[in-house]
Amino acid sequence: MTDTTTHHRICPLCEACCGLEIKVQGTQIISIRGHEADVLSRGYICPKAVSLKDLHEDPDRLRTPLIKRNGVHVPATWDEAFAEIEKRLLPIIAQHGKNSVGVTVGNPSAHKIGLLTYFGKLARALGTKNVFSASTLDQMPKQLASGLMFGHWLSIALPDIERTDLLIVLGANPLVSNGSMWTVPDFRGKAKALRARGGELIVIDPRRTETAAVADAHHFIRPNSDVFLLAAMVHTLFAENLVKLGGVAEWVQGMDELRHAIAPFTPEVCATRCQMDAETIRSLARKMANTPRAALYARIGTCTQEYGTLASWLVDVINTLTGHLDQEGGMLFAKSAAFASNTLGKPGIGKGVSTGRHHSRVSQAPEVYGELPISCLAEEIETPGEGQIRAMFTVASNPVLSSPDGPRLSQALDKLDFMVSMDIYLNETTRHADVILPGPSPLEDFHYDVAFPQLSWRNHARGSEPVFSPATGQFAEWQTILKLAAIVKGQGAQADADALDDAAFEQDIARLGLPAAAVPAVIAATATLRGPQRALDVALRFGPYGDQFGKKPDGLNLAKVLQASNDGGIDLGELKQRIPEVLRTPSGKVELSPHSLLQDLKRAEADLQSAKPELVIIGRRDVRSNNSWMHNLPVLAKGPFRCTLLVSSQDASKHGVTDGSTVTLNNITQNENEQRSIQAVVHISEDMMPGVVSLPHGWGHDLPNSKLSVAAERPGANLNALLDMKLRDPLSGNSVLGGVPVTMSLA
Ligand SMILES: Nc1nc2c(c(=O)[nH]1)N[C@H]1C(S)=C(S)[C@@H](COP(=O)(O)OP(=O)(O)OC[C@H]3O[C@@H](n4cnc5c(=O)[nH]c(N)nc54)[C@H](O)[C@@H]3O)O[C@H]1N2
Ligand SMILES: Nc1nc2c(c(=O)[nH]1)N[C@H]1C(S)=C(S)[C@@H](COP(=O)(O)OP(=O)(O)OC[C@H]3O[C@@H](n4cnc5c(=O)[nH]c(N)nc54)[C@H](O)[C@@H]3O)O[C@H]1N2
Ligand code: SF4
Ligand SMILES: [Mo]
Repeated sequence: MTDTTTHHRICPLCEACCGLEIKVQGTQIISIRGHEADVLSRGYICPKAVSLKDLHEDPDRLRTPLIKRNGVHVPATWDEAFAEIEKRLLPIIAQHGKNSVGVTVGNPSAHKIGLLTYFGKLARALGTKNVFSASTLDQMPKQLASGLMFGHWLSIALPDIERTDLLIVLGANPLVSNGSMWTVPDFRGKAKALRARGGELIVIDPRRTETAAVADAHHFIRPNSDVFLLAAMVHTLFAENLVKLGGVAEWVQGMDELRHAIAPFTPEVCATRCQMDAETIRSLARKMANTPRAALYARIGTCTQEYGTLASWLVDVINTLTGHLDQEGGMLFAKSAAFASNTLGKPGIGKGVSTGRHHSRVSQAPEVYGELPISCLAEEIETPGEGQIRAMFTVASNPVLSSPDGPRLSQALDKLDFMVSMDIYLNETTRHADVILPGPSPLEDFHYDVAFPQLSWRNHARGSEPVFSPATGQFAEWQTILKLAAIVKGQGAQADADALDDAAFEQDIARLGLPAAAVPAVIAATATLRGPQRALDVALRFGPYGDQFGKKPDGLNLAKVLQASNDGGIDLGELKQRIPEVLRTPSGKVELSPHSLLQDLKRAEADLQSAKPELVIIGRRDVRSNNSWMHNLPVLAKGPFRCTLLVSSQDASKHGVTDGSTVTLNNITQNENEQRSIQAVVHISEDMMPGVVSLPHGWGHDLPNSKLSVAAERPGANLNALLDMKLRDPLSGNSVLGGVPVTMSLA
């Protein structure tokens, strides 16, 4: 009998980054539990962690590359796959130029160090402006607003949940999502502790969510109108003389412009617009101002809407005006051990962020953080002319389900001359690919979170060694990316990944700006490491807690972090005040009134009186699901069907529908070419705000030529097949995914 071994891993499935304890016998996974000693998650896990076993064993998960031959995907060797890419891609680039290749990168890449740290090498090799990602279906407004206020895209202020006495949650459901742009495992436990110490949790959401169920109070809000609630709260703070900046006063600028710009947004006018009560709005503002330790947190419900950037900005404006920015028990910035731009360069000042360095060809949408809105992808493929996209790379990305008007995108992908997908499934998007290159199982991969320690409720450093060795011949994703980049650069499909990595590492080191004399020592000290581990060791060692390659012997390096990870990782303590050091704005100040935001506020002002549509649709998440790609895992797929349309009883009787009936939902448009509809099964729910229905996204697994046998049994409806590509927040390019008017009738 083989011995049982115990492995400690960070769960790569969502932003909570829970520490896992995985017991293994030979090649069998015996158990997956929470790692009690984990410094960040302290034993907490959700049901998805256990599905890592199903994911690892899923017969549908790809183990070899596939090449499409005569319309059918057939297994191929890695050499054949790279050769095919070289043969078909290079002529396209030669004939049509670098912008003829588009690339889209999806959510799982944020959880994979190989993809996150190497993806840029592919994008740079391609040199294309046509870079897209799931960020413009998600958090781009938050990143832009934070960037404009604090100077960097990942300088995100986080609620200090263990010390706060008031937490207002707007458009987020952390009890189910486990937190977003906020790594906060066991939100339920932390919320319970907050209330047990006399604190208050308030939720504002068009659905009485699972988070609302554990809160002290819940208020409905008309979808797509948070900007009006927030502006009215700011208005109240000024009108009632409640503004007090506290400790950050000398680092804040733009107060007068803000007061002036916000003047039209009186609670009375805004109350009608967001369907809240003016007195409720005022009392929320007063509570924020009068509670010494308070935090206002908002997430995807406030981003995936027409005023996403404005809403994200006003959240931190309120936190600042009420004296909670950079205060214990308020909103603080994490200090990550590696890779954080707000720990690099000169403390307290920087270049800030800007947008629009180039624009999309068809809609003229501005570039934001190096990318274009993913909702522009279809038109960039469809529209002839110079710069038309003729070839695509998709990297851990399923836009056919995750992006608005998936059916149109699907048709567009069919028009490409060539498409490559790096993905672990043959699914709704990758079925269009000519070549699919699979990544390893997450349990076969080294892991360290690059992004989430910058967003964590507590500072820490943890890493994970692979649980299993990858199958012979399986490329790590960073190796695949280096091979692809080499093909694009004309170095040939045969180029050796390790040699490419050595060359790439030397270039990366050069960019660090080290004294020339120090470079050989750094290269020598990391010589035994490969791929992202090598860059990680350098980042940790030069990072804020690092050993500085020996200058600070007690400091961190990769070996220390990995060793400590079996005992739960390294706790770097609670979040601490970081203003002004964290700032990277050109002024060295917190910018309360960035020009582009004040300009955009006029758009909201013009919309103050707009009438309420009769029925709008919003999304929903379920704890046993994760975006579009985990519906093939039996342990999660079993149980009640989750892709139901929640409808209030008031709307049900108005529209003549009952629990269990199938309804047709239509988008509202006069244009025949743009008519879209889906069908869904109704579940009557008193948790819905009347006038609002809710359907989760990521479903619709009934498309031909995918290989998702479990998911296909109960495919569900694709919410995004109903939504409109043209609806975007103009500043961030983020898609509008909620609050979209629809009609509903019995099917
Ligand atoms: N209507 C509506 N639409 C939404 C949302 C919403 O709330 N409402 N939410 C949006 C949000 S927040 C997001 S982040 C996006 C997500 O959008 P995407 O990132 O496009 O979608 P995912 O469902 O995360 O699918 C990721 C893809 O990665 C593949 N994959 C999984 N693991 C790996 C791996 O280890 N390696 C590789 N190479 N591939 C892997 C999966 O098979 C899948 O094809 O969806 C967005 N879409
Ligand atoms: N179980 C599970 N966990 C996940 C995911 C998943 O699919 N399943 N996805 C992961 C990803 S990629 C992300 S980005 C995060 C997202 O994490 P969260 O932001 O917490 O996501 P949601 O659960 O979609 O919560 C959004 C809330 O906004 C509400 N809402 C919708 N429209 C509006 C509006 O206009 N205004 C207001 N105020 N509220 C509105 C919705 O009712 C919903 O309750 O979750 C991550 N975690
Ligand atoms: S909450 Fe669940 S899916 Fe997210 S990291 Fe923790 S165990 Fe994994
Ligand atoms: Mo997301």
